Amino acid sequence: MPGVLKSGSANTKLNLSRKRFAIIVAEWNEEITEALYDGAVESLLAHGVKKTNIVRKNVPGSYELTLGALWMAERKDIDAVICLGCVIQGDTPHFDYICQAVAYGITEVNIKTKKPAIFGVLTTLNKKQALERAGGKLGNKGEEAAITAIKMLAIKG
Ligand code: DLZ
Repeated sequence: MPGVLKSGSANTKLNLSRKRFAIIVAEWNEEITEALYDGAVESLLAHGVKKTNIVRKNVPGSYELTLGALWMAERKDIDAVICLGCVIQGDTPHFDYICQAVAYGITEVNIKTKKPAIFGVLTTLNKKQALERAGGKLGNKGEEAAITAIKMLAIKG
């Protein structure tokens, strides 16, 4: 299926054993975000990242990912930040505000800190779509977010 990364690899020669990653996990839609987290960690470990070099921080919801990411990216000992969340559309425009704010916020973190801050946020119309992208038939976007972080570090060198 086009656009679906299954058990993907960053295919990089970069030595990741000393790179440190922060993973920020939104607690809203926990069932989904925990699956994204598992996918991200599995992928980092498979690429040679040490378990002790992965820092996890929870934030209440996806809206809070921006500040969580900024705090982590500002730390000297963190090389890249992976933001994981899941926003599911409801009956009000809340969805649009959160999605726009977090997308813009995480972009700002990249620019301000010059460190990769990866947008691993599902923005779906329903829970079924989210499950499909959190280890279901469309892969695991947490895993893809981890690969993206590694690829960005490899580009930086
Ligand atoms: C309030 C809210 C709603 C309605 N939906 C979601 C959601 O689907 N996914 C998510 O991660 N967070 C949601 N939130 C919480 C907001 O992200 C945020 O935590 C609150 O608005 C407080 O700032």
